[in-house]
Amino acid sequence: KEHYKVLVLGGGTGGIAMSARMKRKLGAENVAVVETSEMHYYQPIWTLVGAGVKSAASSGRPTASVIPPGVKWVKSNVREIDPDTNTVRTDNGMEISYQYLIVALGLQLHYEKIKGLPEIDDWEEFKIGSNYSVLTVEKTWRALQNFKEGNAIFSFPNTPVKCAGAPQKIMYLTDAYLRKTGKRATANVMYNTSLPVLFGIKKYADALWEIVKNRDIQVNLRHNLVEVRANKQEAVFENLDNPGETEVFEYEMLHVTPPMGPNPVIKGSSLADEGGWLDVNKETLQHNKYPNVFGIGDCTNLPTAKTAAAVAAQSSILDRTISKVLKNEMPDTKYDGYTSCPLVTSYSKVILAEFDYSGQPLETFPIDQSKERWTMYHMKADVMPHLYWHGLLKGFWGGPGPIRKIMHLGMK
Ligand code: FAD
Ligand code: UQ1
Repeated sequence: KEHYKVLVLGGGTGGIAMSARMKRKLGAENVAVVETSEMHYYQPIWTLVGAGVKSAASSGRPTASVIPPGVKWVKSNVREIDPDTNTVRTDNGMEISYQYLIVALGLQLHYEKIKGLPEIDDWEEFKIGSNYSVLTVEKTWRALQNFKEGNAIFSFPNTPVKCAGAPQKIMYLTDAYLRKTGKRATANVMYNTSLPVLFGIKKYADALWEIVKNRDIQVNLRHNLVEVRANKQEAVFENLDNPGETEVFEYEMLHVTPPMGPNPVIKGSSLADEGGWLDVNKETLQHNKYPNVFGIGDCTNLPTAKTAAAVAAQSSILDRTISKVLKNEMPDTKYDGYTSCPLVTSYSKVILAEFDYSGQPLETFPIDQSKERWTMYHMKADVMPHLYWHGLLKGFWGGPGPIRKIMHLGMK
C-alpha cells in the first residue's frame, strides 16, 4: 500500500496545476497524481479546431510531459474514494492512502443520453459534429466544409455544462464561414437551447442578442435535444415549457453539446452533495465534511460557471487554503467565484465575459469587454494557450486578479 502526503485525483487542468503547486510547497516525493489518460488536452482551443482554425493535434500533449518532474504518476482510473479511511482504490488494484486529498476529476459527458445519436465513425456521413470531445471535434469542421444548404442547428443541453458559451461560439463561427463561402443565403442558422436565456449574465446576453439579430440567427429558447434520426437528418427537441411536446427539425449540419453530469466516482462516495458534485466550501474550496479533502474545477459544486479560467483563480485560492491548513490555521483567502468565457463571435472577434458569484461582470481590462474586439480574439487564439501550458499548468498563473487590480488603479 502506497502513501502520499498529498494525493491528487485527475490530471486535467486543475489536477496538474495543483500538482505543480504542491510539489513547490512540499517536494515532489510527497505528491502523487492519479490519471488514466495518455494525453492531456487544452480543451478551450477545440472551439477553434471545430471551425478549422487550429489542428486537433495542437490541442494535446502527452500526460507524461505535463506531470511535474518527480511527482508520481499513477496511471490508472480512480475506482473508489473512501474518505473515512483516507484511502483511494484504482482500477489496476492499487490502494493508496493520503494525508490530504485534492479532487480534480472533472465532469462526465453523456452523449449516450441522446437517443439515436450514431456511432462517432458515422458522424461525418450524418453531418454531425461536437466540439466537446477530442474524438468528435474534427467532425464539426468536416460538417462545416460539407455544408450545402439548409438548417445548421446548434444544441445546448438541459444540464450544467462546462464553458457555457462554447455551444454558441461555434455557431457564430459557422455563420461567418458560410458567409465567407457564399452559402449563407441558403442556410438557416439556429440555436436551440434548453436555457431560458441566451447567456446567464445580462450585460453579455444583451450584446449577444444584438449579434444574433444582425446576423439573422434564429434562437429557440427552452428547446432540449432528445433524439437524432440520423438517416433522415432530423433532430428532435423537447419543449421544456411543455414537457412531452416535441418538435422535429431537419438539419444539414448538427452541432451537439452533450448532456453533462458529475463524475460517477464522486457521485458514488460520501464526498458528494445531493446532486453528485464534490461538496466544497465556496470560499475556501475545503470539503464541507472532510477537512483534509479539497476540490477544484468542474467536479465541484462551486456555484459559478465551469471554466479553465475559474480553475486558474481557484488554484491560487486552494494553494493558500492548503498552506493555512498545513500550519493548523484558518483559511483566510476567499474565492469570489471568478470565471471567464471568451465568447468567440467570428474569425477575428471575441467578447470577453468575466464575472463572479454575484453574477455581475468582473472585468480585467478598463474597457467595455461586452464589445466585440480583435485584441481579445488574439488573446484567446494565440496568448491563452501559452498562458495555459506554461503558466497555469506550472502553477504560476492563478487568474487575472492581480492584473485587474493594476489595470483599475485610480479608476475605482
Ligand atoms: P478536466 O480538465 O476535464 O480534467 C479532469 C481529468 O480527470 C481528466 O484528465 C480525466 O481523464 C480525469 N479523470 C476523470 N475520471 C477519472 C477517474 N475515475 N480516474 C482518474 N482520472 C479521471 N474554459 C475556459 O476558461 N475558457 C474557454 O474558452 C473554454 N472553452 C472550452 C471549450 C470547450 C469545447 C470545452 C470542452 C471546454 C472549454 N473550457 C473553457 C472549459 C475547460 O476546459 C474546463 O473547465 C477545465 O478543463 C476544467 O478543468 P478540470 O481539471 O476541472 O477538469
Ligand atoms: C484564463 O485565465 C484562462 O485560463 C488560463 C482561460 O482559459 C483558457 C481563459 O479563457 C481566460 C479568459 C482566462 C482569464 C485571463 C485573462 C488574462 C483575462
